[in-house]
Amino acid sequence: MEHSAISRRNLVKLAGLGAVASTTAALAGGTLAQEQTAAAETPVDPGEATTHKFDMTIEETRLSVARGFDTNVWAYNGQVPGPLIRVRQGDTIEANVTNNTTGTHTIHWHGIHQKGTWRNDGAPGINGLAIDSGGANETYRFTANRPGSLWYHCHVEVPNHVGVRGMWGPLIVDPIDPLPIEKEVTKDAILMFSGWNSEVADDFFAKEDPTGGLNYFSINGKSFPYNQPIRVREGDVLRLRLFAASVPVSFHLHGHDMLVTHRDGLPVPAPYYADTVHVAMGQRVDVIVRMDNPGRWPAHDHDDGHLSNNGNAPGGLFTVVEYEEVGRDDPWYLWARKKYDPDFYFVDSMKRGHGLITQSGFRAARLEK
Ligand SMILES: [Cu+2]
Repeated sequence: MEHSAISRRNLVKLAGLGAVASTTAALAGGTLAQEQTAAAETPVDPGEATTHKFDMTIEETRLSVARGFDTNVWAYNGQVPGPLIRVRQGDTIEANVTNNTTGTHTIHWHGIHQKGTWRNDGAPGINGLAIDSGGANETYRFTANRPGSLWYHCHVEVPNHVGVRGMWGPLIVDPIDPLPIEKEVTKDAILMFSGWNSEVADDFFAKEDPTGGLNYFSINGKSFPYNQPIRVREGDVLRLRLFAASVPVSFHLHGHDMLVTHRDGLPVPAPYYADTVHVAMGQRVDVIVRMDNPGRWPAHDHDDGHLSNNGNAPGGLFTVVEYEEVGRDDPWYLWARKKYDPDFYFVDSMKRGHGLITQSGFRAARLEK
């Protein structure tokens, strides 16, 4: 596809202007871009690919989203977001999924094309069956030929299961030949945005579509201020992978412009700088930001309807980018004494290589029966 080849070359040129430090890097990028086009469109050498076999479960649990708000969730491996699945382009995934809940579920691998494996797509009644409640299991096997920020989610009664039951997690497929700007990234963060409905919190089956009454909003399952800051140092190259899992967002970062590099995991034809980025439902947008402005900076959805916890503001889809250089000792800083979890945005998990990477910090409480 010539269009794609041109697009990728333009991307490298533009990244070179704004974001790549040296001419050498930009020139080298020209060659890389052509190679990458070939890599994305031809089968990957099977000799290099590996198969990742892992077990997944779906558990009936209770998630604390905000102070005073817990909700029933169906949690992949007992956690919300679900565990990070990270592989290299061309690798094969074999996921054995056991459903320990009272509902039926699937896993849809959003962004995977399932070439020759369409029965593994996870759409019940269309290309397969749902996994029965009470301990049934199903093995999904497919090759991750399509690179980028993908995700996985249930495909049964989506407005309930994905909308307000936490049935989603990140699936990162590393491109064989990343763009030059991607190689400069020092911190790789994942932000999954979702909404919740307290009216249906205690009953999994209260409503088929509870998305009309969303009154809590969270990043990686926690509302501000119960979520976490994003800590950086001057000189960091921060990549934010923005996932609109169950609410659309207009993501705004103060004090910086963000280079929009990928949409739905694919390089955009012409990367551009923006201070506010719209992420439509289901979409993923990757931005890369040079951290060159020490301070404390809000990073938040600009949709005011998502900035409260059941009407109490501030709350919802809001966090703070904290530069280490400026410290946290202002007595008025509301996160001055915050207990810090360095993996809340998967930054540590993204340094752990490939496979299924679980996180105890996201584990939801086992539900009393
Ligand atoms: Cu489900």
